[in-house]
Amino acid sequence: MIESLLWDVDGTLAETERDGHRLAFNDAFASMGLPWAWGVARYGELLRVTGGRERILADLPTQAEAPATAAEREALARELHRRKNIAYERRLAEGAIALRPGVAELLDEAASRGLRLAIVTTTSRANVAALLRHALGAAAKPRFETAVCGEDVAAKKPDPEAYQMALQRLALPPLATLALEDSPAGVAAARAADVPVLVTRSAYFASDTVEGVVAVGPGLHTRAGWRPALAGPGGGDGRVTLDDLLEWHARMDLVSQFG
Ligand code: XBP
Ligand code: MG
Repeated sequence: MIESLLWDVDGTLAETERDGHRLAFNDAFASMGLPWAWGVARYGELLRVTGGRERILADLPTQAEAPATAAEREALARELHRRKNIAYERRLAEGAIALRPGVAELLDEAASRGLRLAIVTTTSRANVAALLRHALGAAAKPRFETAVCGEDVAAKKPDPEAYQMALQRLALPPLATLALEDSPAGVAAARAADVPVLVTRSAYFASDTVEGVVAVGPGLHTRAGWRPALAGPGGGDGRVTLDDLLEWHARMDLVSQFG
């Protein structure tokens, strides 16, 4: 039986990478007079690197204007990341980033039925707080009991540390939880911590292969297109409901592989 839902943030709660982070990185480059701009395709490649500062560092060798020494590059990445996070919050405050459809409803339903809610992300804590403040709005009623963030761990996803820390804080065994993720790195992190995981596909990971998940589908707003398939209206405005999650979780041994 599931006692707690463990929510990834970027791509799962909201399309933050598409609507926020990429554009905010470009804002940061421009604010420092750098002629760099990450397009959608390049950003998709760079998302294999988790962590915004780490992502900048990974791209610097491709940029002619990058400083020569490791120390200078580290300092530049830090400053660009600081500016990126300010630009990200500005975009949130302007209302540019909404929760993905079906998320608020499932959070409300889970909270009203007594499930414990946690965040497990390797994004910066300030970015998580800003998203909850600006995008959750009225749906903020179901408070998250704990939030494991990037600063809390030594190793970011796909390392399991963030999930292991969440289990420790909640004092729950992995099988009493279900993770909601969108990315291969997130799935790998959950699986390495033995946490059952479902995938709600996001813009940047729309067609990646996923394996060993309890379910995979196009979003929590629809019952169409999920594997295992969802039958019937489900009693929740055509969306994925908590009962669907409980059913998948109960059946997970039967559906452990997806190509
Ligand atoms: C997403 C990430 C983050 C964000 C940017 O992790 O890898 O680095 O892209 O946020 P998750 P920061 O899906 O686990 O939330 O700049 O704060 O790193
Ligand atoms: Mg994610």
